[in-house]
Amino acid sequence: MSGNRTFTMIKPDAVRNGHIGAILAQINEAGFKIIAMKYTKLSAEKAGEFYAVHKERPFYGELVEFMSSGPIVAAILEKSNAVEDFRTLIGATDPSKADAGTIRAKYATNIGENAVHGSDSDENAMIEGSFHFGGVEIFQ
Ligand code: 3AN
Repeated sequence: MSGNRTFTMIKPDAVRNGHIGAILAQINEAGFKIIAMKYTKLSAEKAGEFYAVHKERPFYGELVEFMSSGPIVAAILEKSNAVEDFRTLIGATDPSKADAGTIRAKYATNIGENAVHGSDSDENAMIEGSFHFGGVEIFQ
């Protein structure tokens, strides 16, 4: 059974380019409820920890540097079938391959600076949500 929560970050490129409001509006309009949210900045150490699964990938250093380059918005979202529906809403990792109208097609810069993160499984949604939020910061 698929779960009803996912985790997202509005990445430093989208924040820098002034897209926080438009992205949050699109998320709400797609039926996701924000149950936790913060405006924060990852240290290089924290970004490295968050993306540890990509440690062996050639873009890891670049990814960590980018994700710690400026503030982000982190949030936990609730909706039925949250993980899959949110990945549909954001579009492909490479914005040039993302469907028209998706968040990445509209707001991403390139494959590395791609505007938003979306968890890829229920398990990772839980791990990533807990990485950023304690229980008292989550409101249902
Ligand atoms: P997604 O975020 O769509 O799940 P992943 O998990 O493959 O994609 O990659 C995690 C993050 O790593 C991406 N959001 C992107 O910022 C970065 N990334 C992925 N592939 C590349 C690449 N070929 N070059 C640079 N950065 C990449």
